[in-house]
Amino acid sequence: MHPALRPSFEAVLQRNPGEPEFHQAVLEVMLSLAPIADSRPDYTQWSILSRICEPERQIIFRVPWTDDDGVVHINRGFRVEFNSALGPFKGGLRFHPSVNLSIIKFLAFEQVFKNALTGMPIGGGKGGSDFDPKGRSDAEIMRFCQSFMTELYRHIGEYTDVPAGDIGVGGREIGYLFGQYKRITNRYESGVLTGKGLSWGGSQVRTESTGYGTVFFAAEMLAARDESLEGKRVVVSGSGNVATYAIEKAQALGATVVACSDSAGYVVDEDGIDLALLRDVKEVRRERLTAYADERPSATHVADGSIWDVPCDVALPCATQNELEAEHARVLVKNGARLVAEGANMPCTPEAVAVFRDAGVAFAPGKAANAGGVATSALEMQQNASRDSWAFGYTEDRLRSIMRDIHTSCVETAARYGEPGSYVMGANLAGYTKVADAMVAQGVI
Ligand code: NDP
Ligand code: 2IT
Repeated sequence: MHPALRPSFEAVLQRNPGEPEFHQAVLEVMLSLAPIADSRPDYTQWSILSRICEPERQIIFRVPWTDDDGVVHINRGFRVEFNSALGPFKGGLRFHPSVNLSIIKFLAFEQVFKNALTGMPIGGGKGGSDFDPKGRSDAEIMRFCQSFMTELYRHIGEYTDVPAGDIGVGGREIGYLFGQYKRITNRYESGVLTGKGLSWGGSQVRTESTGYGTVFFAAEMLAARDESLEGKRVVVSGSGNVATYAIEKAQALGATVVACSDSAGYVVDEDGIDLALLRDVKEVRRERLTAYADERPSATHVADGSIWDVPCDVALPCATQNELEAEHARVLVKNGARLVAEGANMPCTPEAVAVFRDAGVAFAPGKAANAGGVATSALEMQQNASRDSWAFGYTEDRLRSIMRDIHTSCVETAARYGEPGSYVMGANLAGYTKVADAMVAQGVI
């Protein structure tokens, strides 16, 4: 790290003890800032780095709810409103038992720079709860969402903070959250949440956008090397929202997706993942991938081990943070992988990223590669603000051109700062300078 930046990083460690994911996300950005450490005295004068690492507001609240047997449960709710220099706080909600303040802060911090890269007028935030939706009935999910919103509603709004989905929060949960917000406030404020259903203010392509966008980004990376996805072997981790639509678009562009996973293992399917069956198992029946393997003769389920053992040309980690470690990266490199694009947030550890860099594997960080989800959320906000709704094809074209622009911005920024080919440097520097310039302009707030 550039010595001028170290005191800010030490302060982050000292002020946020016991938050390893947050430290990791901050370190990754700071390691990219060396090229501007000496050349931007305005950033130094206005303490931009220290201010950018401190959330504008952090909300933690109790979420009590009653299960179907009448037993009362208490969960913890979070919303970290990290930075509003570019627009209202914007970012998803995650419901998963692992959720804690460190995880929400890392996600919110990443979101600030990701949202800047999209070119849309959105700040960064994230929220969620340590609630575990697995095995819960629809009625339990609804009561949890209603209780969560009964506190959250006072902190959000079309011009203030606009949540959306993330792990464990999809269309069903956004529906229950929106209904409760509408009931409490007596306002049909469509722009307060994104990821809504198509008949009540949602946008075409939002459901597909993160996975599609990740594949569009990977396709741009390949095109920069005069290659394409046609005929490539692809491995996608996860089998949720991002993974499903990454698989769909990779297949549509001519790749064969040979494996995907969930938290209980992975399936290998040399005939290519059967998307209709996968969606039925995961989205409709909400079952494990073992059910996919049971019903598909060409598929094998592996309960132990790593999906990254499956040989591929292109790896798209689309499950969760730190799911791809250095040892996995070494196996991928040994098996000939040439490109990794993060559909999830921070799925590759810093050590894994170093392995890819040293081996010459093209690597795209999540804040660039998965920005299509939040970018399409911003398109949803745009449609809500104008009380309009756009066609699927038009919206997908907008997403494709946003991903192309982010790719160009990463490539040009990396080259400008003397790190050609580094999507990590390009994404961090382009995102950071955009937010920092707005903060300088807006004064010490
Ligand atoms: P979903 O809840 O739809 O799917 C998550 C998938 O990852 C599931 O297959 C789940 O397995 C698996 N998974 C989750 N946690 C773990 C874990 N601790 N260990 C192993 N597997 C795990 O979430 P999304 O697809 O929406 O999100 C996936 C990633 O993409 C996250 O990192 C999220 O932050 C990121 N992202 C999401 C965006 C969106 O618009 N939804 C936008 C940008 C990034 P199981 O089914 O067994 O739980
Ligand atoms: O990590 C992410 O970018 C998301 N979960 C989507 C956020 C959003 O507001 O659409």
